[in-house]
Amino acid sequence: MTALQGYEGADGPHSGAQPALLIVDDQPVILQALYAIFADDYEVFVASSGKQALAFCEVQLPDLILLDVSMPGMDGYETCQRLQANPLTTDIPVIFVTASTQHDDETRGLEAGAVDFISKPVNPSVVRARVRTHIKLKLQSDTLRRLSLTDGLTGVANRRQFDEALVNEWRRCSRSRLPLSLIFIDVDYFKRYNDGYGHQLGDDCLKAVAKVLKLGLKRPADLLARYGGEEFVCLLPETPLLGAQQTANALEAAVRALALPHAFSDAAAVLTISLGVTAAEPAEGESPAALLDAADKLLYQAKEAGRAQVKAGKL
Ligand code: GH3
Ligand code: MG
Ligand code: MG
Repeated sequence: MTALQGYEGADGPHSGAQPALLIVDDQPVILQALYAIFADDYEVFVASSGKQALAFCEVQLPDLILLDVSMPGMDGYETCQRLQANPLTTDIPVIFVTASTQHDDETRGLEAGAVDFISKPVNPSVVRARVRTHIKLKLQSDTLRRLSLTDGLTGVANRRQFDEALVNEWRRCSRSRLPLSLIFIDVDYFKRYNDGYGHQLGDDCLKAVAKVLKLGLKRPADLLARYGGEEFVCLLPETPLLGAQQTANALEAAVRALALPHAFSDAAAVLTISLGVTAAEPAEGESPAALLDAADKLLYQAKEAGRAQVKAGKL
């Protein structure tokens, strides 16, 4: 589906910097009126049925939906309930637009999960103000969620996001009977680095390491997280041990190639990492804790064997 369907003479899609608004109504004249109200401030998309709206959300998630209540086929209530039932779309605020002035209808809409109600005929300044408020709240909650899942120093996923992803990927891979690999990473002699170069350079070093590790992960589903302190972890869904081992070797080489001087390391003249790699074929009902445990033990073996290297093994 394209933006602004059927509206010739419109600006065309905006850059993406503006919040995205989806307007759903079966009457073209209403779509046109609402489009005109919002075109300057938002990236506006339109759909002429509930079905089309749901299909649009499969492709792009709007920041807010203005939803007509009475439409042929799937009405606004049902559309809203379906959006609420889908984890991907459940956080999108929905404002109902309705000609009805019945309190019952308003209650029903709020129960279906709408955040607000606007009556037809629409008053431009009222609808503009309400949409502005709800979009502001939505963007604030997006920001909070993002912050709660991101490591402040390095910008990569934090422990919380990793824990969630591990459970989800374990479940997903057990359903699809695909392997799940995990790489545990620890910076070598990092205490000495801090003591020798100072905490500020230590922080800079962690940022540089995170960046190069992130660049080393090739698939969109791969996740790099800061596990804590100078420890990182990579989750590689649908990846067997051999593939994960290759990735781990590449990560080890990439950090070494950063060539950050480390005069206090016994492992090399530059900063290095040690890695433990393991893979499992997840089974429903089993916990992913054993995977973490195994990778941690292999990491310990890599440390014992002299650091700056990869140790791999099956769960
Ligand atoms: P090993 O090779 O056995 O891993 O030795 P290590 O010194 O790296 O390990 P150890 O666990 O003894 O020390 C980790 C150090 O990492 C301790 C702490 O000073 C440092 N560290 C942890 N988090 C941070 C951080 O956010 N910033 C900085 N600069 N240093 C950190
Ligand atoms: Mg450590
Ligand atoms: Mg360390």
